[in-house]
Amino acid sequence: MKSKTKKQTGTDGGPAEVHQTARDGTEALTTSQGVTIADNQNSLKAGARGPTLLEDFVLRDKIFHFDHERIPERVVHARGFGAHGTFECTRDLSAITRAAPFQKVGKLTETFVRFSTVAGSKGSMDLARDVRGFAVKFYTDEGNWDLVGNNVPVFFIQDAMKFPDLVHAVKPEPDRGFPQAQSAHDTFWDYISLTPESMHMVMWQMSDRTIPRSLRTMEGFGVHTFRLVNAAGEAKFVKFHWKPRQGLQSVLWDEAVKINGADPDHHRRDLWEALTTGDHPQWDLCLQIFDQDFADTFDFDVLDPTKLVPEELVPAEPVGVLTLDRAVDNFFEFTEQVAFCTQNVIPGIDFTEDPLLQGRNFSYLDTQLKRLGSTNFSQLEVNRPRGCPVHNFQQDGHMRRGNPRGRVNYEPNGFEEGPREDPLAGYVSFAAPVETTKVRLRPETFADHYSQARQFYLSQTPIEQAHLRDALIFELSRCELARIRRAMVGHLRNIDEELAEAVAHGLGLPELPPPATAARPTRQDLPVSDALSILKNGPDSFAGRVMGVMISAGFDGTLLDRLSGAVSEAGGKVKLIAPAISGAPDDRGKLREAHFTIPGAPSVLFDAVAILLGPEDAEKVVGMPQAQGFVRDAFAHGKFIGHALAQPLFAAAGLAEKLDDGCFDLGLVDDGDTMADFVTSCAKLRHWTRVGMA
Ligand code: HDE
Repeated sequence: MKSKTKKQTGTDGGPAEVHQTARDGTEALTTSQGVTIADNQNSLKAGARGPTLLEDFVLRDKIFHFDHERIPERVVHARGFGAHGTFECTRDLSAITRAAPFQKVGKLTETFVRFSTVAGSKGSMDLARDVRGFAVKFYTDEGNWDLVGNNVPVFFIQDAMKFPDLVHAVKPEPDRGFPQAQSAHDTFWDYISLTPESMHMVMWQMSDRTIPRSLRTMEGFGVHTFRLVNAAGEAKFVKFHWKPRQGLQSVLWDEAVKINGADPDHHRRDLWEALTTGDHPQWDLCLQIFDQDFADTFDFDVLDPTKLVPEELVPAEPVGVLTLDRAVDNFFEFTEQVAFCTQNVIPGIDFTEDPLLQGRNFSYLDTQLKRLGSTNFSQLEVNRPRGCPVHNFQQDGHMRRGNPRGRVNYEPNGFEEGPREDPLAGYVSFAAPVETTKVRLRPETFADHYSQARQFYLSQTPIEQAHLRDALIFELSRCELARIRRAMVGHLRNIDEELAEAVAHGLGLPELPPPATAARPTRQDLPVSDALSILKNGPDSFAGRVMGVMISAGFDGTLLDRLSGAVSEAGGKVKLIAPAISGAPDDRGKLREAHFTIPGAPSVLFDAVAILLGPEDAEKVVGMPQAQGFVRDAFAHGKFIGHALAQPLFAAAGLAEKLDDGCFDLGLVDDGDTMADFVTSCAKLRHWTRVGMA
């Protein structure tokens, strides 16, 4: 076995020498010093049964790297999933901002996006009830701009000073180390019950926003008010919104709980499959732009991150579209090592004095140093600016590459060497006037904690209100301390009396506790805002959705082909579920390969279902508890159901008499009408009347 040497690109981008074994043409395995390894299975020992020798540098090199593989996980937002994308400008904003991505219609900017849950650790499950992070890095021509947002437009607290307490409260309780990735426990609700400013966010958190169907079906928000600054130095306020072209969609809580067991990586897998099959998700970037005059007349302080600006007052205008088009090819190098920093802004984008944003601007840089271990994290592939060069005199430090060359490493210098500042092209902070007295005070204008919480609740459809109420009852039922449950109902009384009564009833409180003390009375006159509801902004097609089709031996193959054709025409996908993973033969004996087995694919994994049974092993399928559970759950979750020869299964599941107009007998007719009706109905995603809450 001879080895030869071949040139190829090294991991640092430069040429590297690698050895190839002559035997099969594959690359030779080497140590990290490039020495070819002869035996990767046995350590060097003094005799076959003797002790391992200290000189075994091959073993040492391998174990050394393995021992140090983990870096500290993020304190919050530990569990995430990233993707590459492109942002295209659809509106020229050059009159309003200098920011490079918005200077010309059609301008493309590379991006990297990381979605995340907040409370759970890296290995937690995707469908936790939790806020989702929606962080976007724009590699612009004038530097990297990070828009580090969430899928909810407001936050729990008004001042960065409170963040560590909030996070401690929601994380696993320190004495027992649980619960993981859940807010349904005493310490979280204890903290919240003592923090009236959280009530607006709590309404969002208890709504279906925090159990999205997919990362592709949720909105993103910059949360804080930022500034846009133009070339003349004039500023306007701005709020950033990402609106999914896939439409908004969430799962039911019962589905979330079951998905977590059946597929804890449901969101990751969903996005991965969309990216790798060319079904690229898109979001419109919409801006609410307003000026100081609006801010002065608005009912709330635009610097208060617990408040939003209703879109009915200031429309969110589309200015560009983000397309996620490429999965990462190494999770660690991209999703784990990406370092978002709120202070990464570019000329044309500036901060406001929002005290939460100001605190974040300190925290993120600090956190990246801890996580990535070096100030040089900005040189990593995922973090380095791609749209423009980087020239400065920064040098050395852990893992530094590409120190500036030459004699001069300072500025100004008389050698006429190296980069210089540029007062015209460079970043100039907006000259915002600043108050002069040092105080530890919350402004009076931040004091109304309940009015927008009420507005949010009243803007939901009755179905969504019911979900929100049930979520509160569930979460508070998991609190062992009755005083916390009572205190929370006291806050709800300041939001909506009927909601408070329903939750009190659900918790079995003998009487309504008094309303919480409020710094400001709740305004009753804020109008309903349709933009706040998911169901009012749902999709009008089945595109990007998945239909789970259960088949068994001898099923109608022509029917399956017609169904698959109709679903794919609607932009959806079909996944086959059979008693065995090898699949099931259709009525012409053709084997249809399955994606899942019946025990491995509960119906919660799909947006709609069909059950096409055949005569051959129908009895076996009908007797399977998982098959019965499949249809029972699909029915209970309001899914549209297509079926053929499935009556015995419905009967076994106790549904024989219950099938309604959300269930379509696809085997009955040949003219295609029922099939068309079924697939058209699926666009509505759920047959809400069945769930009894329409
Ligand atoms: Fe974060 N946040 N945060 N946050 N945040 C982090 O940075 C912090 C806040 C958000 O995918 C950390 O790299 C403070 C609001 C996202 O890598 C940390 C405060 C919003 C991500 C941190 C906030 C966010 C983070 C943890 C209050 C929505 C994940 C690891 C002053 C607008 C980014 C890290 C990613 C991550 C601090 C509040 C969004 C510790 C101190 C409000 C999406 O630096």
